[in-house]
Amino acid sequence: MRILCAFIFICVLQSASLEKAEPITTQQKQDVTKPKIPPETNPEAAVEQTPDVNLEKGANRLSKPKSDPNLEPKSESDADQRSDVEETTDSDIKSTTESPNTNSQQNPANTPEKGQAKPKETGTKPTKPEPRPTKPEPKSTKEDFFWGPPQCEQQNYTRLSCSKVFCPPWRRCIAGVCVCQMPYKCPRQDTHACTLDGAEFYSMCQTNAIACRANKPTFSHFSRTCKTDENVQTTFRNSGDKRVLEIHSKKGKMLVCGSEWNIAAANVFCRNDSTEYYRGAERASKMQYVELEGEDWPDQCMKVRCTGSELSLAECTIYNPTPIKEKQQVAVANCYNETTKEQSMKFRCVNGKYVNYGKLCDGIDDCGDNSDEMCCQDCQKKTNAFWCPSGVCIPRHAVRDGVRDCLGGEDELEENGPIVENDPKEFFTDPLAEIKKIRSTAESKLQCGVPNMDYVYKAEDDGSSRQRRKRLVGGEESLPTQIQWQVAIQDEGSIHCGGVYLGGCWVLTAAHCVRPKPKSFRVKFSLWRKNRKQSTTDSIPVKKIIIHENYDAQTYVNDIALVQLEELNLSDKCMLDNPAIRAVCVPWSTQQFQPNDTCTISGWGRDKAGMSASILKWANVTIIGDCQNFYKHRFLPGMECAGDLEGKVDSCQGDSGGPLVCKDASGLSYVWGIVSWGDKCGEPNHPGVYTKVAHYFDWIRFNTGWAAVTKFNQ
Ligand SMILES: *[C@@H]1O[C@H](CO)[C@@H](O)[C@H](O)[C@H]1NC(C)=O
Ligand SMILES: *[C@@H]1O[C@H](CO)[C@@H](O)[C@H](O)[C@H]1NC(C)=O
Ligand SMILES: *[C@@H]1O[C@H](CO)[C@@H](O)[C@H](O)[C@H]1NC(C)=O
Ligand SMILES: *[C@@H]1O[C@H](CO)[C@@H](O)[C@H](O)[C@H]1NC(C)=O
Ligand SMILES: *[C@@H]1O[C@H](CO)[C@@H](O)[C@H](O)[C@H]1NC(C)=O
Ligand SMILES: *[C@@H]1O[C@H](CO)[C@@H](O)[C@H](O)[C@H]1NC(C)=O
Ligand SMILES: [Ca+2]
Ligand SMILES: [Ca+2]
Repeated sequence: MRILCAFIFICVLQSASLEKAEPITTQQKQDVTKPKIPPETNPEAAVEQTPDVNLEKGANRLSKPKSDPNLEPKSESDADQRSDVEETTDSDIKSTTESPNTNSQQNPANTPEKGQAKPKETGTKPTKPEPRPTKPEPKSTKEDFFWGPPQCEQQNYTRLSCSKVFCPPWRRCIAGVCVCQMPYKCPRQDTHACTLDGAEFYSMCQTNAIACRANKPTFSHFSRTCKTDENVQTTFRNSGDKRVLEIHSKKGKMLVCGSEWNIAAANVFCRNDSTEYYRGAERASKMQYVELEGEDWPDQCMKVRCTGSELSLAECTIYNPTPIKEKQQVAVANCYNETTKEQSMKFRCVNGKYVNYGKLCDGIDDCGDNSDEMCCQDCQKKTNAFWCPSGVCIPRHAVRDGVRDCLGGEDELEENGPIVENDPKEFFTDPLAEIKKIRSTAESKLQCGVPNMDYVYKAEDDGSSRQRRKRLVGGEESLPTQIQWQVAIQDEGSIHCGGVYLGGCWVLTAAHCVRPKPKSFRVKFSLWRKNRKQSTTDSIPVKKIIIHENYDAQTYVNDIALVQLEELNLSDKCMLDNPAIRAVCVPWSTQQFQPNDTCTISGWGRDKAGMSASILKWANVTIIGDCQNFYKHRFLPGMECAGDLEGKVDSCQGDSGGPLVCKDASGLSYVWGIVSWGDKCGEPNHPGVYTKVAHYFDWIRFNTGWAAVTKFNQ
């Protein structure tokens, strides 16, 4: 089936092959002035843009647009605009309704009581229901602690999975994994970080980048005088059969306070204690100070707080010593010896350690690789952990600590209370202070995802626009400078595709919108009326067009292209400063937005008469998670579906190449999708399909070569 959709409601359906994805373009047959997309790069699109040709070929059925009373026209202006033509059988829908039945037959028994759960077979079973088992034996399962879904667990996510969490500054995110950063890439700080062998560096980021590569503890302490006899060393001393922790530093010998001593910290100690304990601690044990056997125990202790990723306790947050009271608890090492452990009914961490189900989703890294916190549908309430929408539980002390931990910044929202400001004097070692500085420097360097609000609501370029603004089914006219990252791709003088500005000299659009012929194209910024420039409009020639190597015009897989703008003379910039143009952010993780999130699409539609002189429109759509159900094998990796659950707003109303933009909790806008294809405009069960930009983050970064393409996770 093939389709043409204008922004608002002009959808021309052609029945060719069900296997073929169809691009959404604004081309339509009335529009004789439009050039065709030349067949050498996109034969599919070229054919679609001239439906008459298809008619002649006889391969497709084509009906004239007509009004459809079922499509809820809301006002006079809506009526007659929508034209949906259906000619093909709806095999997809049929098979969806069939599959549940098949499943239920294939999978009859889910409960341990086999006989009970079996479906009744005629003649072989008594009609009377069997009695229920008397003891229900409630055993806790993973699911009791909000664990899941299974597809998540299968991904073996750990704290190094940067599709779900941020990498620390001494690592960088490549293809979904935090890999070691080059030490020289760490920004210079005014802290002096000493290593265990007495060397001095400009930041802990550097020492940790070195440690990351060597996988050996390296950092010792912050000081201007890196003398090895002041090194921070952790060891233990026996009290009976208990191993009591000691920290040796220039402050002398200290015990480790029992408060804040948790499994994450104990893991760090055990891993460093012996290679046999590479899976860390069995539990975070403590004992009372008065119960220590023997003489001459230190009378002060240092509080230690670890994330769990550290290679030694020296890298953790260490508080200055405090005197110990008799009843106070001190930390005891209890390392994990897997050979002694009963493993059934336990959760298997990605690193092979086993932990109790009760340790899942409590915000604390029990595993040692944080894999017990990576697939959570919620967090255990009594633990006070905080839930990030990427499915990660983080400890309460990471909330409002000034560092973004959830991908969307949910943990740093004002509604979570005031920012916790720590007194630097409290700390012996404070890695967080440095991380905070490095992160905020990096994040402030790149400006994206925030419109220039001074311009958003200014209608001065067209004074009458407010009056003429009207709501339409599934779309609303924008204000002149409202959608500041929207661009128009002009091909041989006319516009039939949108695009989105990434910053610098880069624009993102759909592969089926362009050909590798930069001279034919121009990019129009701050365009509002499709065919009339406003005072802020800028039109910029194109230097280079990069189409995804594996773009397939048959399936529309990898329907993504980068447009590089021509630099201005004697400059490395491509445009003069323009207050009405802002870049959108590029999402680096496929988990940044989730099904059911509301996002917006934008593009140039057509007016009632189908004429192209129209105003940029936008509409809300919802991300749809289970799109295989609608499009089966035509829905391929790198695609995303979005639409209105009721089918009122259809994503096929956006121009090809135009952006699907989602805003995160902190208010930053990301280009989550590029309008690619779809069929059956304006109906439920046939959502629009978008190129999922996050899937192509590494491709974008590689091709733009622009380190700062994303605000976070550089
Ligand atoms: C996850 O780990 C298990 C066990 O080591 C392995 O069998 C599986 O292939 C891994 N899955 C992925 C996606 O790497
Ligand atoms: C533990 O850390 C110390 C430095 O704190 C280091 O000298 C030692 O080699 C580490 N042990 C292991 C097993 O990595
Ligand atoms: C682990 O337990 C086994 C059996 O109890 C014991 O032989 C082994 O020495 C223990 N390993 C460590 C490192 O304590
Ligand atoms: C840049 O300079 C060249 C040659 O000097 C000139 O032809 C061209 O028009 C200039 N382009 C712009 C954008 O000023
Ligand atoms: C999305 O919303 C619908 C209805 O509001 C709800 O039934 C569904 O469970 C939600 N899906 C997800 C993944 O949250
Ligand atoms: C779009 O969605 C946002 C957020 O859900 C909502 O505030 C806004 O009113 C919606 N706008 C339209 C035109 O539907
Ligand atoms: Ca845990
Ligand atoms: Ca935080």
